[in-house]
Amino acid sequence: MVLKLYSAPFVGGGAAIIGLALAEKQVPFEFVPVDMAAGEHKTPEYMAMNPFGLVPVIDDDGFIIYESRAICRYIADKYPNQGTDFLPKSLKERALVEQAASIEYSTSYPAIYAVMKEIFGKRRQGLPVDQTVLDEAVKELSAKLDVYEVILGKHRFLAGDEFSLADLCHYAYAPLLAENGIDVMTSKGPNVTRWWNELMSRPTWVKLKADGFKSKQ
Ligand SMILES: N[C@@H](CCC(=O)N[C@@H](CS)C(=O)NCC(=O)O)C(=O)O
Repeated sequence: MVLKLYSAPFVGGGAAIIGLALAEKQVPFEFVPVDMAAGEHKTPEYMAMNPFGLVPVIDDDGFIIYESRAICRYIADKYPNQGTDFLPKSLKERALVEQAASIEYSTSYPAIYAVMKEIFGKRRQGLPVDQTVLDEAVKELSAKLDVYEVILGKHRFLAGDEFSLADLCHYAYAPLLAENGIDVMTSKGPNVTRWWNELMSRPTWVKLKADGFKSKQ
């Protein structure tokens, strides 16, 4: 049975990295839209799949898994011999990818989330953005990216010269920055800018953004 991806019907957040991981691995899947406005992610049926009542979730022939980054690792491990090898098996290469992926989850993602929270959180409440809070959050993120500038001065991608899970995880939320007028990913320095432009023009990403999630991919 074809793998099913349950999420809100837009390419963003955890669903974006799962969609991209599946595209990189050339794995067909069925997209099942979850109507979050109607609370479909809080129904008993849905919460039987993810007890936190959050999207995304995958159902791989009855095997249910949630947490987008864990799902991407599962996809990489399940299809080692097809598409892009974004999760290397050799001990040291894997350790470097996990190091960079940890940085994404523990350092840059929380900083990006703080920026997004001010923009989307306020928008959802119908309130104006607090520019001081937003500027402070962007400043925090900018400081993290100063370190990325050093790392990306040494190699093409975050964990070396190959595209990896660590780069892939950044597609969850960082693209939303520019979509909301925050150009921090392309104004930090030449290395971060080069890396980010390369990620944003990666053919699998360009196609996923252009096509969106269709019921069958
Ligand atoms: N760490 C989780 C985060 C899941 C998450 O926060 N999902 C959000 C959408 S991006 C959600 O379902 N929000 C609905 C809610 O909070 O009720 C993952 O990566 O899968």
